[in-house]
Amino acid sequence: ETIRTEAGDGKSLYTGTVPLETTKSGSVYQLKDPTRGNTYTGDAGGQTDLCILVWCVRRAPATIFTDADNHWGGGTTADRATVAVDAQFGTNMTWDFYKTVFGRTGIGGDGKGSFNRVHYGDRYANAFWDDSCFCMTYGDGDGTQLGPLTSLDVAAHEMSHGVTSATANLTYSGESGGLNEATSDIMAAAVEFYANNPADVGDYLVGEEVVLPGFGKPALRFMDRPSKDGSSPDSWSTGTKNLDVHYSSGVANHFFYLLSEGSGAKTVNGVSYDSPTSNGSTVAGIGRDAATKIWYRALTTYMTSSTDYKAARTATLNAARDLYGAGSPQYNAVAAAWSAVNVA
Ligand code: ASN
Ligand code: ZN
Repeated sequence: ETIRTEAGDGKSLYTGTVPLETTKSGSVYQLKDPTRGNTYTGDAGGQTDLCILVWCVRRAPATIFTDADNHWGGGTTADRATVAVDAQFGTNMTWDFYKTVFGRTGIGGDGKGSFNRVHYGDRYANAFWDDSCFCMTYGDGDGTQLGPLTSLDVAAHEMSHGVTSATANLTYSGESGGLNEATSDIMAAAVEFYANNPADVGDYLVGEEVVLPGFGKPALRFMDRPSKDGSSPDSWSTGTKNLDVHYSSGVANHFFYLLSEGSGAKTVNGVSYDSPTSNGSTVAGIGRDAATKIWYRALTTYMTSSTDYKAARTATLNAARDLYGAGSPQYNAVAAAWSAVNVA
């Protein structure tokens, strides 16, 4: 039997109808993309892995989704394939972003595809990347605070953990852990802007699609003013290293917002922001494309497993010097944005 790449489409939960490249095997289509390293999406069937502390037995399956007519999902959770469309689309956009913007092919940079498991566990309200399987896992959410975790920014966030593992390998605790988390939030925002999907426009919010009214806030995290989540700091202090990594990330998320868009009030893609500085300065943004390139070069060239906030300042200054020159507006803006979040 011949295996061919086929152009299909899917009705997603969060991003409308999206194109999908799939595989035809015999008379059936598989949700597997030969143009992006054979990335595929499977059903975990509500099962979970068996984990004791950090050791896990991968017990939940990834039963590949199949379809008769290559039109996938139905736009609501009534169809089990709907969130599979979101997950596959998230992998596609993240793959395309890293390839187009940085020339990086795949999470590991070696052309190898990953795979997704959706419908993991019972009301599981999280998603995670796992280096050991080179795979993504998504829960359906608890239905009160969070819906299915398959939004594009969550997908890009989680897969970017794989990029960090393959590059700087920032240790997932203390300040390096905050930088690891921030890298995922920064790349998640960048992927969302890159995808430019009318149903889910680019923004500096994390998880705005997945939060439900019961969550009480319009997003999981807010890069313009991280303290809007009730837990993250807007600027660095000696206590930053003691925070959960999803909060200590706020310092770098805020740095990235200021570097991209500048301080003060601004509306981007219809979303309003108001970003403060800790030192009373006014920061002029250099645009998110330049900011993203600087962060990626810092991550892949200068950061190491033990990089802390002070070293991240140096790493991004080195990256800006390489890309734009010492004393360039971009270089000076990096210094100003770090100073504005109290990283001197
Ligand atoms: N969703 C969490 C995160 O990516 C799960 C994890 O892997 N820590 O931050
Ligand atoms: Zn994360």
